[in-house]
Amino acid sequence: MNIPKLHYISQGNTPEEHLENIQKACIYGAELVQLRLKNRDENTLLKTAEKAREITGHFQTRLIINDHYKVAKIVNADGVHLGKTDACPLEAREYLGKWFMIGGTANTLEDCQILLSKKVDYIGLGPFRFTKTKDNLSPILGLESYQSILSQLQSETPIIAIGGIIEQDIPELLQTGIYGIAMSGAITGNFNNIQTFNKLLNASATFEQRH
Ligand code: TZP
Ligand code: MG
Repeated sequence: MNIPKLHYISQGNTPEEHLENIQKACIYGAELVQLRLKNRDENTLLKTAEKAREITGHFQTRLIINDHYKVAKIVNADGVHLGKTDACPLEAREYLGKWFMIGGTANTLEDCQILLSKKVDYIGLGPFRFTKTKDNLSPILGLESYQSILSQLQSETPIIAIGGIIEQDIPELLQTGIYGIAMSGAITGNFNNIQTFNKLLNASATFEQRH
């Protein structure tokens, strides 16, 4: 499965703002967008996900739905991202079939190994540093933990770094062997950054050299 290297995680005070931001991300060349709409009722999530699919479809941008694999199927998204307290990736795979992208969240080497045993398509490993974007953050990893986890994980599955990442972090993070990066704050409000981040990430051969 061909996984984009830059993942834009949507942000906004309202569902409409999420959609506006998703559209801007698409305009600036995002290859993958994750709709991360928290604490909304099912109907609002479904309607927003439908609109996000319409927008991303227009740009051929991949759409991942956070937390809710059934919504991902209903709106014909490209996949789902499952956190540690969400459904098991095996259950999601059973429901979605092999063409959907399933990602999972990890904070430790053990988390990564569990996700690999459940055959996820990518792992979001973080947080790299403190971020206000997410409540109830897991322990901060920093560069050293990425180095340690990546050196012990002999896996072909793409590892995506996440959490408080800014442009200056990208070269060092790539050196640890990560495949790509998920960003929210560094993109929202500065959508033209996507072009820079895409260039930095797609120019990197670090991951390919390792495998
Ligand atoms: N999971 C771990 S950190 C995070 C998520 C969803 C937030 C990423 O957003 P930002 O603004 O790039 O820190
Ligand atoms: Mg979740």
